[in-house]
Amino acid sequence: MARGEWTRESLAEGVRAGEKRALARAISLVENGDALAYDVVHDLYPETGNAYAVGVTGPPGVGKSSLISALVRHVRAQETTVGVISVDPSSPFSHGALLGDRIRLADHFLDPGVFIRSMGTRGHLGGLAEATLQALLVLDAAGKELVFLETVGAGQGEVEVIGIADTVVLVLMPGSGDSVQALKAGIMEIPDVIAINKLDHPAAKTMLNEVRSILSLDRESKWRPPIVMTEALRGENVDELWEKIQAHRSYLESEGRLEERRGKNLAGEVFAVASGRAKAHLEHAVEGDPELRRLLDEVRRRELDPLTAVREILRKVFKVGYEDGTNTR
Ligand SMILES: Nc1nc2c(ncn2[C@@H]2O[C@H](COP(=O)(O)OP(=O)(O)O)[C@@H](O)[C@H]2O)c(=O)[nH]1
Ligand SMILES: [Mg+2]
Repeated sequence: MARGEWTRESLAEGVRAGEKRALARAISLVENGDALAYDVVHDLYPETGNAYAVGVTGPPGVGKSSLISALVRHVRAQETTVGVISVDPSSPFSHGALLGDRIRLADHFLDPGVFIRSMGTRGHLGGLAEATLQALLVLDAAGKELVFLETVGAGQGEVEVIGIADTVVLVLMPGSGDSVQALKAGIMEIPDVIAINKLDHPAAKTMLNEVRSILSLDRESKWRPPIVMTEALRGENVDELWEKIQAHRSYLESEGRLEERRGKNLAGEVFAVASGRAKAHLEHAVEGDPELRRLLDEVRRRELDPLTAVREILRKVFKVGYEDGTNTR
């Protein structure tokens, strides 16, 4: 079917059937913030909730894509159907990439049980969170049992994208000192599973001990994040990493924790996307309104204090008022 020939119905039908062309199209539309994607996800949403989402995050170059590829190989041996969404501009999954000895990503592209897609986030009012969430829902509706979400996160902020994952895997390698510091300082949330990749590196053991000692400080949580040393290219300990992910899943599935976490995650996503859109709207409004821009100038000249400017802007853009005195901040 040619580019423009998809309708809301045919695209939803194609996604349901797990057709690769329909999935590719739907995710491109998601990426572009297209209204058709919005409609299709709207229609498919009641059928979602079956895919298990594994977020894979970590600094650039640690081996996230390579590990995902190795994990895909591992779960495909058990015939689990898989989707991969990679929001990693530094090392996009592509047909030509990652042709290592053991990991032939190209094979995954030919496998009908696997759908892999690198994604950018042009034209997204709600930013990365929105695009990732919508793409996950598309793959979920397509019947993928397992979806990997790869995002770059060196310690702060960026990890928000992973907020929709059921299990979060943090990938580190010797030299990921910033992330270790971020963990230590509590800036980065403790993940569910940690992989220390490139285990051959002479400093791998040191990193393992460092991470271990940070995790030992947390005596509150019931779940103790396991640490696995891996070698993604040779596939070393990838089965063990998969076991730990499964163990976390079992932990969540007992005592209704998965449902609780998903509820929280979805609420968090709705707020994240709404905030992203509100911010974009605000920036746009201020840009296009000389009167609002003048407020900023007045703040700069110290003629108007910042909070009064905030109130004026919110009143004008969002019609949020403070007259009743309840919203004094
Ligand atoms: N020696 C070694 N190299 C690896 C390993 N895993 C990945 N790499 C290499 O590290 C580079 C970055 O890998 P990639 O998966 O793209 O990292 P990402 O940016 O975290 O997705 C590539 O050149 C990989 O071939 C590993 O376990 N050992
Ligand atoms: Mg990558």
